[in-house]
This record gives sequence, structure tokens and C-alpha cells, in this order.
Amino acid sequence: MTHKPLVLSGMQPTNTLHLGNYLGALKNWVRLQEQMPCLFCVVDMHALTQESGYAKPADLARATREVTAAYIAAGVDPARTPIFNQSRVPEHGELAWIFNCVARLGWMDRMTQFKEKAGKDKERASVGLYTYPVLMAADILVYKATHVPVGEDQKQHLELARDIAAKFNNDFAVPDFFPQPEPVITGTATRVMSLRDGAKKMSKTDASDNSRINLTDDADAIAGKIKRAKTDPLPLPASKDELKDRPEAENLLNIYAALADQDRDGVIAQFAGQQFSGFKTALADLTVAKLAPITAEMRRLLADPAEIDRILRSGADRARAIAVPIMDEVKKTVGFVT
Ligand code: AQP
Repeated sequence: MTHKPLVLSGMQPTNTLHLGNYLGALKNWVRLQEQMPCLFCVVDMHALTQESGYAKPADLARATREVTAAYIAAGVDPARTPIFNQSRVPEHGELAWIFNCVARLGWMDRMTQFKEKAGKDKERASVGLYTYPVLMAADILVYKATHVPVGEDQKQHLELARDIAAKFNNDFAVPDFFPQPEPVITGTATRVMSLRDGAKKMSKTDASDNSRINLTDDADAIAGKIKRAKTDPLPLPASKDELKDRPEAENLLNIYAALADQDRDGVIAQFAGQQFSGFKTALADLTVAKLAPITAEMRRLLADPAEIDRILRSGADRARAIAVPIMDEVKKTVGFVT
């Protein structure tokens, strides 16, 4: 049986979205919605697994609306593509429980992101953080989504979703009930690193606000952060070989290339041998020019939270229209009396 193409993706409302979320994901989502039906959710249940989202109800609600506004301001069209928050579609949680019973502890113990996020003191990490990849599998499969745009760091979780789908289909003798979701690799996605440390990815939850450019930052904030961005004492490289062991220079050049929709070699040639100060001014101007329309649209949308809530409700209704019949089948399949 072939499954109808459907894309599912989401971001955690653990804070305001940043340039990495935009260049690594959102920009591609906007293109994807031209190619396939998509569902984009704000994964508020996932956000509860982290300290930044847990026991901060007002922050979680604010970030949920802000992430919604960012999706729309970046170009996701809510009339065409349902945008909703995960907790509004209870079928995600229902399927996650069943998948908790399908997934094996041995599989979960191999998840590297849990080890990274839990840090040294894993006894104190939430059980939710441990089972996060199971909920992610449910997010995808509750719609029988076939395609998932994933960054490098989520590839292992998508593999787990494929394993869970296969084991469910096999254990309950329903071949092909769930699809094997495929990663969508977009050649243009850029991994954006922290402005303070070229070895760490730009992150919503990094303690330093100077490490990231938020989609809500104004021109002065952006220029200041880029000016303060860590670099090395050498001038800009003349070739990509000279970028070796210069992660900060590489990051800034990658950001420039992604924002300008240029290839990196062209950008290297353009700034070869120059000092960082001039390049940083050019990068700040380009960043402001590209982000200002998004930031302005986010502000406009956020001034009317009732409209954002209406969009989320309508998105959830449309998402549930897909998820409810699939969950009904799942419940019958496992033997629940419905
Ligand atoms: N630095 C990045 N460069 C490129 N892409 C990135 N993404 C995140 N950071 C970068 C992509 O954005 C989406 C957001 O996924 P998420 O909300 O589940 O969170 P995450 O991947 O864990 O990203 P963050 O921003 O660092 O959040 P926190 O700090 O909350 O963990 C994904 O598609 C991701 O690949």
C-alpha cells in the first residue's frame, strides 16, 4: 500500500525562535508547502520536557503564540497549511502511550540527544525527556505522515519512529498500517552555530542571549550581536581549505551565504583577505534586511493574540480530522473497546 505524501514538522516553544531555526528549518518549510501537503505544529508538550518550558506557564503560552507568529511571518500560509499546538490534538498523547509500549528500553537507551540534554545528572532528568522520541514518533505517525524535515540532530529520532512503525505493523499484524516516514533532506538547510562558540549550535535555550539572533531582535540588537560575535585574529580566508579549524569564521560565512542565497565559495571569494570588522557590518546589514520584514510581521500578528488563537484552533480542528480516524483504527487494532 502506498501512503499519501504528507509532511509533518514542529518546533518547541522553549523560547523565541532564532536565525538557526529560520535558516535550518522554517525557510525550507515555506518551500515544502509548495510541493506537498504539510502540517506544522508548535510542540508545546515537548517543551515541558525541558527546564525552559517546565513550571513556566506564562512563558510557555507566550512562546507558543510567538512561534506561531514566526511560522506565519516567515511565509507558512495557515489557510493552506494547518498550524496548531500539539497539546490541542489529544491523539498525539494517546498514540504516544501505545508507542511507549511498542518501543523497547534498549532502543531508548541508545538515544544520544537524551544523553546530551540530560547532562551528567541523568537521575534528575524528567521521564518526559527520556521518552521525548516516542512522542515525536506519535506526532508523525498519528497523521501517517510520510516526510519529516529533520536536522542532523533529529535523524536518530526519525530512525526510532521508523522502527516503532515497523514493530507496531508487525506485532499487530497490520502490514503497512503505518508508513515508514522519510527524512526530507533539503540541500539548502544551514546549521547555524552559536555566535559565542563556533562548536555549539545556535540554541533557543543557551544561557547567553548574545549567542543567538532572535527573530524578534531589532536592527541595533542584531548589529550589536554580530559585532560582538567571536572570531579569530586572522583576516577572512581566501579559500575553503583555509577555513579548517576556524569554526567561527566558517559560521559567519555560512550565515551570509544562506541569507544571500549565494553559494559559500562565492562569499569566500567576495570577502577574501578582508578584516572581520567590514565583513561583520555587511553581514549585519544583510541580516537586518532579511529579518526586518519577518520581525515586523511577527509584531503585527502578536498585537492580536485572539487571532493567533483562532488560527491555532482552526489548525487543530483540521489536524484532528486526520488524526481521529487513524487513532480509532489504532485503538481497535490493539484491542481497546471503543
Ligand atoms: N542552530 C541551528 N541551525 C540550524 N537548524 C536549527 N534548528 C534548531 N537549531 C538550529 C532546527 O530548528 C528546528 C527546531 O527544533 P526544536 O524546536 O525541536 O528545537 P531544537 O532542534 O532543539 O533547537 P533549539 O532552537 O536549539 O531549541 P532548544 O534550545 O529548545 O533545544 C529543528 O528542525 C532544528 O533542526
